[in-house]
Amino acid sequence: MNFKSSWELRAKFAQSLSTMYGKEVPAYNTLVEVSTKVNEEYLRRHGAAAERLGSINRVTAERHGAIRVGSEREMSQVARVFAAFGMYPVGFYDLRDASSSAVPVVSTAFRPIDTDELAKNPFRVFTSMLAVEDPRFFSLDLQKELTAFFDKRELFGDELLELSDRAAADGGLAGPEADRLLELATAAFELSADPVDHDWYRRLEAISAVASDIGGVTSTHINHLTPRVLDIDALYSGMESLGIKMIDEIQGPPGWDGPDVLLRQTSFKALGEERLFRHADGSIKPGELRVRFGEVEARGIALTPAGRDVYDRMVAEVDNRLNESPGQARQEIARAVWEENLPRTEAELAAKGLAFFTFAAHPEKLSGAQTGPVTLAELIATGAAVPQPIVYEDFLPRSAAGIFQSNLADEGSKNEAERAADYDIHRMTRIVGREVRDPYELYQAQQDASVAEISAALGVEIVPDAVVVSAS
Ligand code: OOG
Ligand code: NI
Repeated sequence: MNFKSSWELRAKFAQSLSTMYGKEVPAYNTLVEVSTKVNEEYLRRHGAAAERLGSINRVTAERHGAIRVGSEREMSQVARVFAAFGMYPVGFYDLRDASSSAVPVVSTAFRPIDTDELAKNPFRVFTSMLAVEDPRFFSLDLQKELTAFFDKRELFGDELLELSDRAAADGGLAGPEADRLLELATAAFELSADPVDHDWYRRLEAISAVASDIGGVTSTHINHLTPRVLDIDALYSGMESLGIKMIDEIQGPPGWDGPDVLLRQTSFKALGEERLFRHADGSIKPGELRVRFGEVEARGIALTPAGRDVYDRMVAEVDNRLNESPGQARQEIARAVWEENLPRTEAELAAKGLAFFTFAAHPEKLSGAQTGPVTLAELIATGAAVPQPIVYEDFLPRSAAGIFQSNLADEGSKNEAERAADYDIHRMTRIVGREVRDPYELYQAQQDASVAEISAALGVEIVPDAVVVSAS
């Protein structure tokens, strides 16, 4: 009966959201067009090397979206919807203190977990939940009002949730039901035309535009959909030359001539869109909201905890230098810091245990000495193990906080005298109703499996090396 497996559903879901979003936000289509051109050009210039971090088919179809929900109940429901598409929670991001402006949310990302599922279609959705309990943002009275508001609204209907549960349990759905699931799931993330309660919206907006975007309206919506590019610097200038103003800088690592690591992102600001507002006197009048924007990203190699430590220290060093010479461009300072601290080659990143790789075995390159226990670094040095990068599939909290600024006009307010409410990955697991996976564990498991395979193929015992050192 034309059964659609979860990865097929996921690919169609990404496509259907893309069609919907393109109709609503035409600048998104421009972003996709420029991205496609940039990728074709990159492929033409670099040949097979362009596909080192994912096949061109994967990269061309690759998107991530972002949504925001209000309550624990809504978070657990959206998790059921994503499970229908083989997307599971990975990583915990606390954005409440990741920037100076008020971003009162905690987040996770729903994405495929298995390598072959990622290769088939890696669609992921960065999903944020309003941190209603945090008194730095919301007074006790407002917490009560928000809770009552979220208890009343229904983001996902019973039919969608039931179909989702079936799809998750059976690993897919038959044709007509698959179509219905896609239709309902896409509609759940469409911008609603319902009039917005003016006073309630503006009250929340005074605290944070993120709070009003989540709690000031009766539904949720995709707030951006992000294509992946192979050359984000070319994309940035391509968009600006079309007259689309991007945010001031590319978030994340700078462009440099060493290996691309983690994630580089940039966005254009939310565009003003006309919406209807219901006023206190009962009248309904048009007004404007800026809630949806465009973002694009380039993905690099996943870093190990040791590599991430180097990354975080480099980011702090860039901040320091920028404070000392405020006029300079962040990206330029960052490039210099990168050149001083990060290895220039993938082989060195692998040998130093700074990034995650799988390995290809080349038995002919085993040296005579490599018969007893041998370290990975030694095998890499002789060429008996050739590293193949594992792409970073997750997000960066600081960049995410930077991206949130795309629809913030001002700082909002945060009462630092209050104590932050506790949210962490364990609590998120309880909220979502499914284990929120640690990204490092997923990458490590993939690398370990590969090391076991080449150990068998090479006929040598591979022992952990003592050379896991920081790069500085
Ligand atoms: C999510 C922002 C985070 C990213 O790419 O880092 C994000 C949001 O604005 O809701 O999507
Ligand atoms: Ni994003």
